[in-house]
Amino acid sequence: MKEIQLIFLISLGMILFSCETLVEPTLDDRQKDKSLNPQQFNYSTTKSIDVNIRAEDEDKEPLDQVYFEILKDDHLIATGQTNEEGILKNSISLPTYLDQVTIKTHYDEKIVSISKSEINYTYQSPKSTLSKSSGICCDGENDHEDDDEDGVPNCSDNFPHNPRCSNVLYYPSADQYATLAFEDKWPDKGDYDFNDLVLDYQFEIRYKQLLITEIKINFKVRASGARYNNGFGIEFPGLSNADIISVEGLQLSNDSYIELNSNGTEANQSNPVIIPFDNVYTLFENLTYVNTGYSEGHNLPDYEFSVMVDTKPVYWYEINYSFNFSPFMIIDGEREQEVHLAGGTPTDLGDQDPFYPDYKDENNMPWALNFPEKFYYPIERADIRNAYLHFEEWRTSEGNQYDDWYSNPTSGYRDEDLIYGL
Ligand SMILES: [Ca+2]
Ligand SMILES: [Ca+2]
Ligand SMILES: [Ca+2]
Repeated sequence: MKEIQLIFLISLGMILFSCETLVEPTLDDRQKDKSLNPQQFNYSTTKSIDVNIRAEDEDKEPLDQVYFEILKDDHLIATGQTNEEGILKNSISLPTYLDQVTIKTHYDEKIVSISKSEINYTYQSPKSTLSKSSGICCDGENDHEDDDEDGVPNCSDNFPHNPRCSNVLYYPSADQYATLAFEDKWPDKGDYDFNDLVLDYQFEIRYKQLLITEIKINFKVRASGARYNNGFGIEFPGLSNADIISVEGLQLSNDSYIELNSNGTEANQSNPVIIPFDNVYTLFENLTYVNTGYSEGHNLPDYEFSVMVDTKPVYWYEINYSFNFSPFMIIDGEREQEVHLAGGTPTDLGDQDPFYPDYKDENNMPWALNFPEKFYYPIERADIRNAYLHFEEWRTSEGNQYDDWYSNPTSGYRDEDLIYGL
């Protein structure tokens, strides 16, 4: 208990030290009503969907190696081929507000509704265009050419010169980024502007026959609306350290407090953890209050980089990637001071007895939010509840109302004067 008090006092000291001009937020009276503070709600903006596709001919015989693409609107999410039973199974993560996807083959495309967290689709190919024996994936004489000899013909191989992979899954999509937004005054609430650390990310998961072999993560660090020197890590609870061959592209400072294993994962962790950066100052010219519109702050370009994780072939459903990756911020170089998404748990190197064990305060408010698309965060010192006018209804309805609160640009959804970049 003394330890907790000490940490609290140290944190309080850091808060006082770090934000002398900070105006304490006034809590809306409604938040004090327990009925409006759902215990179970973890602020998820996404839902996981199981995809079940079957390909058959006109006699309902299964067709293997039929190539499919899954898209949301025009944005590619995943590719894959049917197996010998004519089945393609997949697992994807979509915005909660989305209720349909587009499924494409080389020959056609169809809009398919999401029902009960599943997409079920049977594709029947006309005999005139496809046959099991003729290389069904595409037209022409070169259907069977397979340059990298991975068993997948070039025309259906997203990586025709890389035998380790043939298909890809993007999150949130091939041409979009997702956003993570953090408050760093843990365990105090702070000003609730969710811009103390903002970064966009995009997963490109490469696989072959549901075995993942390469994970590329593209990052754009957008804002550091803070005085703290924060870092960022990702835990992969679905993988084991032995699954990771190498990690390339980490942006660690010269005198980093992070200790690495020889494969590039963080040492002394039972689940694989990568630390894409340990020290946001080094990404932003050692400046503070970057890109949040603060009068004493600075405007700099986004800091872009990529991390490449090579893995031994890992069965898809063991990693279940986007539903089982756990991002966290490290506050001000204090390795044990981790801030996770609501409902998250500390890594082995985080404080094992955090002040708020599920990273939600007494009103069930979080310190971190995760968005399946680019999120325009509040300007410095603007409470997210004042910038986004339906955040509170979304929260108190446990996500049932206004699940597009962060993305809908229509009138009444947001106060653009309080949002950076609009
Ligand atoms: Ca191939
Ligand atoms: Ca290949
Ligand atoms: Ca801030």
